[in-house]
Amino acid sequence: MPRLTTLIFILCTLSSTSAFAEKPHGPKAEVVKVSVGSVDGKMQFFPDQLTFERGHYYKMVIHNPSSEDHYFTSDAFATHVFTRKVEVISSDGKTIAEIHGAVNDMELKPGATVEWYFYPMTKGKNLRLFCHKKGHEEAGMIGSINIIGKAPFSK
Ligand SMILES: [Cu+2]
Repeated sequence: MPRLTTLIFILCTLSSTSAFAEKPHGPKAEVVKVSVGSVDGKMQFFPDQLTFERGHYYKMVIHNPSSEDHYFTSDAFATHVFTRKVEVISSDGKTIAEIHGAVNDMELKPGATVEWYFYPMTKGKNLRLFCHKKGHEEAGMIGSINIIGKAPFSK
C-alpha cells in the first residue's frame, strides 16, 4: 500500500514540523514566541501584533531578554481565551511553577520565561496589549491581539 505509506509519512512530517513537542501527557500546541522588550532596551513587544485562530491550541512563549521588568497585560485577551495553564520556566529550561485560571496580567523579570497554554474561544479585534510599568506604554510598549476564525465546533 504505497499510497497509505506516503500519507502516513506526510502526516508524520507535518506533525513534527507544524507543532512543537510538548510534554508527553499534553496535546500538541502551536508555539508563538513573544519578547517583552529587547536586549538593547527597546520599549516594544516583539511582535506587537498577534493573531490567533479559533480551533487551534497555542503555547505562547513570553520571554524578557532585557535588563528591566516588563508586563504582558491584556484585560481583553483574558476574556477571549481559555487558559489551560501557565508554566514558569527556570533558566535551565525546567518548569518550576504551573498556574491555572484566567490570566490578564503578568510581570516578567529580566531573563524570565513563561509558557502560556490556551485555546482562543471568542473572536476579538485589536485587543489591547500593553506594559503598565511607569512610562513604558508611552514609550511604545503597546500591541494588539486578534482572534479570528470560526468557532471550533461550528460548520
Ligand atoms: Cu515594559
